[in-house]
Amino acid sequence: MQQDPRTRAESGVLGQVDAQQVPRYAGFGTFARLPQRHEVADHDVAVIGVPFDSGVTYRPGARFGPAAIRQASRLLKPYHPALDVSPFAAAQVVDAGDIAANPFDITAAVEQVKDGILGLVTRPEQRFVLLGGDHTIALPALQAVNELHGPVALVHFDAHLDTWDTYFGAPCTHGTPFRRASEQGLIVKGHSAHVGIRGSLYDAADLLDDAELGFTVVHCRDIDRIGVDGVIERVLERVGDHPVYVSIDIDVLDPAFAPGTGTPEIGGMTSRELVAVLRAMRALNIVGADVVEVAPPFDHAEVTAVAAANLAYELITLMVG
Ligand SMILES: [Mn+2]
Repeated sequence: MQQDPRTRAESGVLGQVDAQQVPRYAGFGTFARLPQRHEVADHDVAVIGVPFDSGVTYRPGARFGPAAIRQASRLLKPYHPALDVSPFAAAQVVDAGDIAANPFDITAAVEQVKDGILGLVTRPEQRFVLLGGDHTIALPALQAVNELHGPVALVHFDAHLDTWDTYFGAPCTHGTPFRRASEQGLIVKGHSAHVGIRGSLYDAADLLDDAELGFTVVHCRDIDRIGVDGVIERVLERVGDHPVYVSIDIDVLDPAFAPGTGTPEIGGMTSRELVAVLRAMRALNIVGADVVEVAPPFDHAEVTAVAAANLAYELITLMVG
């Protein structure tokens, strides 16, 4: 078999395998059929898998998320018409493989994820997108970002707040990363937001606690009232000119758009609404991002994985365009 023919931009950036020469469904499945890290001298954006789901409180399976998202990402094409950018020519984007995270020791896993990111993202201009994995991994991601940028504004798309304290006494789970991040001074209080929140809570105090930790909430029900443009306005106003970390729990989407996840909630965003909000964040300085909680054992016809792959593509485009 011939070697995969790569597309190379005039800038010298090594892009995707050319789909006119090798069909999208053929060849090794890196994210968007991009080069691996070792195939290029340097990179601007690293796509990093984190197959870890030992922090889940309900349905497991997100450890298989990175592989499913990579498989679904074979469909991604080089040009983003809505933003008029060819992201894989505008910057060197690579698939940096997976960080091996200990499935039996969450504390060790958190360290491994932080160290793994800092091994790949060594200077502030470099960006990364994590493919989860459960939401636990957002904590070490924010710790890594803090080393390079200091505290950042967090824009968190999720059905859930993820600012609970502990589960069964455990402080690091997929329901607690943003309480820990706030306690550790990793986010800029007063400039961070949850978007898409809905569903049942434990107590009314959950929302009061969350506000004290520095967040504002754009509830999913607000979208009907203020529309996508209203959501965008609130997010942009909240962030201001701080550097931003974007965390997307795929369950922010309605289960109709993302059934393959661990804790589904009815009444969620459509994928069209979510990409509209993301694209409006173009002017922001997005320094890192994740797409988490894709649980392929509960997916159907790659619906969830395709959504996640496209959301990662949107994030990369925002970072380079
Ligand atoms: Mn969630």
